[in-house]
Amino acid sequence: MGNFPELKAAASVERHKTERRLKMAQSRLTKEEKKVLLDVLGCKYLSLLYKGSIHDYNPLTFHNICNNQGPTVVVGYNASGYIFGGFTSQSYRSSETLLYDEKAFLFRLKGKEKELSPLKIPVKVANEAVFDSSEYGPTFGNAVLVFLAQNIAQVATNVNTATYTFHGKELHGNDKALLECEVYRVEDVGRILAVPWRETKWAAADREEIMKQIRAYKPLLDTVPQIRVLFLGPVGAGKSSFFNSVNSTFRGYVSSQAASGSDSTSLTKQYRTYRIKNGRCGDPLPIIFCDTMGLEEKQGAGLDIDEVHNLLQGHVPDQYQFTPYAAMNPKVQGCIRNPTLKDQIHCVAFIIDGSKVEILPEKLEEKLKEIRRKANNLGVPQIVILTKVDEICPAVEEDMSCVYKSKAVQKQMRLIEAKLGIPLSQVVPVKNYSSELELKDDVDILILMAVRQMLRLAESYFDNFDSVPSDKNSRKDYYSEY
Ligand SMILES: Nc1nc2c(ncn2[C@@H]2O[C@H](COP(=O)(O)OP(=O)(O)OP(=O)(O)O)[C@@H](O)[C@H]2O)c(=O)[nH]1
Ligand SMILES: [Mg+2]
Repeated sequence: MGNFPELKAAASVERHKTERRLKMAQSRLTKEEKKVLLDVLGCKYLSLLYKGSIHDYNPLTFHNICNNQGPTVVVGYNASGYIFGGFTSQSYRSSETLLYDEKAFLFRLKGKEKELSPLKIPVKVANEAVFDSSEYGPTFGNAVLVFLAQNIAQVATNVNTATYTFHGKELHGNDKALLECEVYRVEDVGRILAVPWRETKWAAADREEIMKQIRAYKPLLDTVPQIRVLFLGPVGAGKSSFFNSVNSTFRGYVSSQAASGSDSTSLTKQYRTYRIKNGRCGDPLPIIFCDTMGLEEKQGAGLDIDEVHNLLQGHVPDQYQFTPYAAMNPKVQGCIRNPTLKDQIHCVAFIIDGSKVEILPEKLEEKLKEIRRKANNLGVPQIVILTKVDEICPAVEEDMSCVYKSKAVQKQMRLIEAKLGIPLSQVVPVKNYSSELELKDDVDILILMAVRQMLRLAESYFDNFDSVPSDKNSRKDYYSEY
């Protein structure tokens, strides 16, 4: 790229965009502040739509992003330590009118002094609750509280009205300049269904039973002693953490063999094929996990889509150093030129961050679909492991056994089903071990159910090979030419 400044500039713009998107996904609210806000709102689920520091403090941009989103909450942060804002149950539509909303309210989450408790200021004149105009940012009352006033990071307040009764000092300490302004969609999906939509047993004995089933599993073909599952998914989705979690569950304590963490590009740079032992010194389990570099939205970054073919066919050796945007050269040392069925991939696991399904970039979605087409052509079954379910729903974060009662989790599972065209029966939610020091039965059970589902899918794949087990059982492949 050295001699092509235009390419360099384009790459830098793309990098900048990705960084912006990554930043976009991060709320400025701390976990505790979010909990308080959820309480003030009546325990709803929040989905970040707009962030002034990323999208610019511009009313038009705000309306482009936030119109027709249903109930929203705007949150402003100032240098005096105040976090404050307003909620409306109405959709913004740039209708240039005052909106009726008896549920609207202003609030202060936090003030300068730590002891300042949350404050809720309900609307008093419901037919003047919100002014919905393309020329203004989020505006409560007839300009009672205006965000993005004069197209900059500030609010304007007019306290001399009956619509909302408050003093500027108590709401924002009379500090009108904003450090940040965020708008969240408020979803009524934080609630929990009375009956789970997928039957699951959560007792320690059930955990033991699934572990027993996995240990006892024997692939149908003698030539294939272990099922190979390939992990593919966006950067930071939890691919390496999923391996660590399964490994931990079988070891009996939380371990982290595969490096995991957060960065703007993939932390995993090497292809790793991990075997799992039953206990610290036990026999290997009948499954091998193949961990890859993360996929990135832009062309020419992250795992190359052509590399997927090499991976599926079993050409890529363990510890192969991935080159972003380039597939393995068949002449590379260690390349497995004539892989047999045991070397090939028997199941693809798409590892997807459950808390980011809604903001999955279109180009990344396209890449995932292309990989699905490649896997389908080879008849390789696929599963979606939806990670970070603890970040989707506060109720699930507290109690993992609520996962199939959580409407928020169900919604994200349906969304990924629709986006990737994978049947819901092949979408399983998990929470990886990320901050815990000790194992938990309910976390283990979800992880084990995901592994068992992979084995079942791979089994269905072997049904295609109805001939006598033989080393000739391998897929047609262009590499054998080499
Ligand atoms: N809360 C929560 N955090 C998770 C979960 N899974 C992974 N993480 C965190 O997400 C971050 C990324 O996880 P990794 O396992 O490194 O993700 P990866 O897909 O291997 O990422 P790359 O190798 O960089 O492509 C880490 O900080 C993990 O601790 C989960 O289920 N819940
Ligand atoms: Mg990784």
